[in-house]
Amino acid sequence: AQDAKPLPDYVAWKDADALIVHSDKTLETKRGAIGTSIITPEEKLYIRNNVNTPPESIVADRDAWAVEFAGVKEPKTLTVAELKTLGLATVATVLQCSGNGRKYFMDQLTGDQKMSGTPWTVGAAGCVLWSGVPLKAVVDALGGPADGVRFITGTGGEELPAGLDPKDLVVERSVPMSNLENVILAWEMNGNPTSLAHGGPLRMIVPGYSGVNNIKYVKTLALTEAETDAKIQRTNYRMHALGEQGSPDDPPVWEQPVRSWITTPLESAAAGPAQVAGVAFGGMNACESVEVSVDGGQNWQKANFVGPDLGRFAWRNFVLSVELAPGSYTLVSRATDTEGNVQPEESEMNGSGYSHNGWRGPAVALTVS
Ligand code: MSS
Repeated sequence: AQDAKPLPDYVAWKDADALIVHSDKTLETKRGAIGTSIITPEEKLYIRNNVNTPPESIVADRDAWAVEFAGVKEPKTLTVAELKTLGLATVATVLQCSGNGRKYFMDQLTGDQKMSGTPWTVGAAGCVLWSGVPLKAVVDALGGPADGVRFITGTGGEELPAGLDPKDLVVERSVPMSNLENVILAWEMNGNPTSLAHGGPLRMIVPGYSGVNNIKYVKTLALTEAETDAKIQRTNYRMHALGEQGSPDDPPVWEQPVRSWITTPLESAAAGPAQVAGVAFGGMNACESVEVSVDGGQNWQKANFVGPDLGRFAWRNFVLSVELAPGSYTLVSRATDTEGNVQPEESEMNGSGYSHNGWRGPAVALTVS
């Protein structure tokens, strides 16, 4: 489109044709650019920043980046070089913004109902390979968890603007200690040193959890007795009713629910054979199966998985071979995870439009001629 915004400077290296620039802090992968080979290339991967990205200088000497570890028996500051000596793991995860699919909630608002936030459709998500040290190995090396800790709290390394309350701006998130076995501190993404835009020199990855919990340029990692009182945890990224503010009593946006969407064909196709393909994942659980409907959910057929299984936290590509006569079709997909959770037709409304997973919203209106 003529009025498409250019890529912001810090991600000038990205593939402009594959991205929708909502703002300098929110870039969405185009649905047709998601591809069918599991891993999302970094030049196509979406971007979401809550505050300004730190300067390039923090990735000039990646091994020198220092992380303060607290809430362990022997608190210590360790550099990336030191962390590299403690363990190595690689995990494929779905990195997905909590607000992915918010557009479908917005489409359901009536009267004077309002919802703020980026109107993401399906492209605030990708499947990414991370390499780094398991947090468990670091905690073990530091004498184990301190007594009474219940959360893993990571803090982003952004320098915050002066004169404002840091608690209102700091990107600091807490997740339950049950994730200790899963969390990795990653210096590599898809085979490259983790780019600044995606959290280099070091990123805290919480497999199965929504985007916001995956702290970029992590500078402090504390095992804590309580959740952080940073605004991004206390009142934001909470499941609250429409028209209300989030509060610490509302459930935090943590585990991602089972979800899928079709990535091809979109809009139009030639009559004859067609391959209806997409991505499906179970969040905390592996994806068990996917069904596809070409008539808007009246009749469903089981799709086949495509390509290797990259594990519990990755997405699967799926395909259904169909024969399409000229006409109009509504293509939808519906995934089931290994715990038997099935995508609902519509997600339950929530005030900030988080964790959308209804199958109706991302329907593809296809014209076959
Ligand atoms: N981190 C930090 N440090 N900062 C910021 O801002 N953001 C979040 C995460 N992390 C941040 C961080 C969000 S919110 C998201 S999604 C993610 O990140 C994204 O990623 P990428 O890489 O894609 O950009 Mo929503 O839930």
